[in-house]
Amino acid sequence: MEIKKAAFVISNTDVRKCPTGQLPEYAFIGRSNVGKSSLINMLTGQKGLAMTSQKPGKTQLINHFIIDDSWYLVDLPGYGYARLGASNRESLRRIIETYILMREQLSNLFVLIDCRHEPQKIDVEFLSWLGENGIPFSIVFTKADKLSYSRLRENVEAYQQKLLETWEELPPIFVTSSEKKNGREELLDYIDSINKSLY
Ligand SMILES: Nc1nc2c(ncn2[C@@H]2O[C@H](COP(=O)(O)OP(=O)(O)O)[C@@H](O)[C@H]2O)c(=O)[nH]1
Ligand SMILES: [Mg+2]
Repeated sequence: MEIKKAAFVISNTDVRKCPTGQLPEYAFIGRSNVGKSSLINMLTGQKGLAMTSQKPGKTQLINHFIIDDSWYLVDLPGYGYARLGASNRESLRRIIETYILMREQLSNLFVLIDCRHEPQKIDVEFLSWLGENGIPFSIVFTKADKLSYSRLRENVEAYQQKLLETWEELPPIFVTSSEKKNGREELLDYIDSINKSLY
């Protein structure tokens, strides 16, 4: 699948204000700086797209982008910002959780993980929370261009082993580089297959 058209729609903190209608959506989440905006720009082929929602004055929370008039990409904030105060972090957590639990149009959540790091507690716990709540998700390793092929394979393998300590089955796993456009076709084809299964 190729994306022909992509446009920013709305940015908000309130699930009830997200676009109405039945179009399926695919949300991206992960720690700050993991590469969410870059991945959305890479997938759509529009460099400044995910930045649009980050203009001062606009909230940076739940950002909807309409794709080819038929589905949405959604940029979510990161979880576990260390630098936010406890009450800000708590309200951010509530917004993310409410979106994930309440948004019926959410067809799949992509959880982004920097391929350079060892499994982090916060990510592993977040994945468990998704499992407990029956949320369909996939894992997307980002910044693959920052590692040699052998280190990359080692890290992805180690991550899978870690997950298999608690999961019986692994979710779909993608390895991407927004810099080199790796994983683009795989991700878009995956989204396309879900879209088609929904008709
Ligand atoms: N080398 C490399 N850098 C990346 C990649 N993806 C993101 N980055 C860089 O990582 C930083 C954070 O990316 P951004 O998309 O803003 O992360 P976000 O906070 O999750 O939205 C930026 O400096 C990006 O240029 C990638 O695939 N390869
Ligand atoms: Mg971003």
